[in-house]
Amino acid sequence: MSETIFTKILRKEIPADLVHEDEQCIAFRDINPQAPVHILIIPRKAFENIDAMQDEDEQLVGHLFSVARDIARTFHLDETGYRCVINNGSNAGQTVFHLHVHLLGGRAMNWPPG
Ligand code: DGP
Repeated sequence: MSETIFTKILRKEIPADLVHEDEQCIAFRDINPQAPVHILIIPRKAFENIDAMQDEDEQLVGHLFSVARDIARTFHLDETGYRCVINNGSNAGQTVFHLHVHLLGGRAMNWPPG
């Protein structure tokens, strides 16, 4: 896959408002927030989306959700609820083709999504 803007954020070539960093992933605030708290959790390993995920990535993808849970607690989102979203492909609205989990919270949300 070709490099994305997230590769540059991982390499710290462009700035991001980091909220978490470990050996497997980083998390930072979305540049265009759709909720009072809108954080992206991305793996250091670059692959496009869930469709490109390999069986060997199961632990890694699970880790992204563990980190989302921990960040949600840090921001007290667990008290009111929050949404974790992975957009997979163009029909889902994916614009950056480096897997990422959106963590959204701080307001009530509708279902189904648009
Ligand atoms: P998606 O549509 O699911 O591919 O989400 C991509 C998100 O990435 C979108 O909500 C905006 C965010 N984004 C794009 N470029 C940047 C950037 O340079 N910095 C940050 N912090 N977020 C970005």
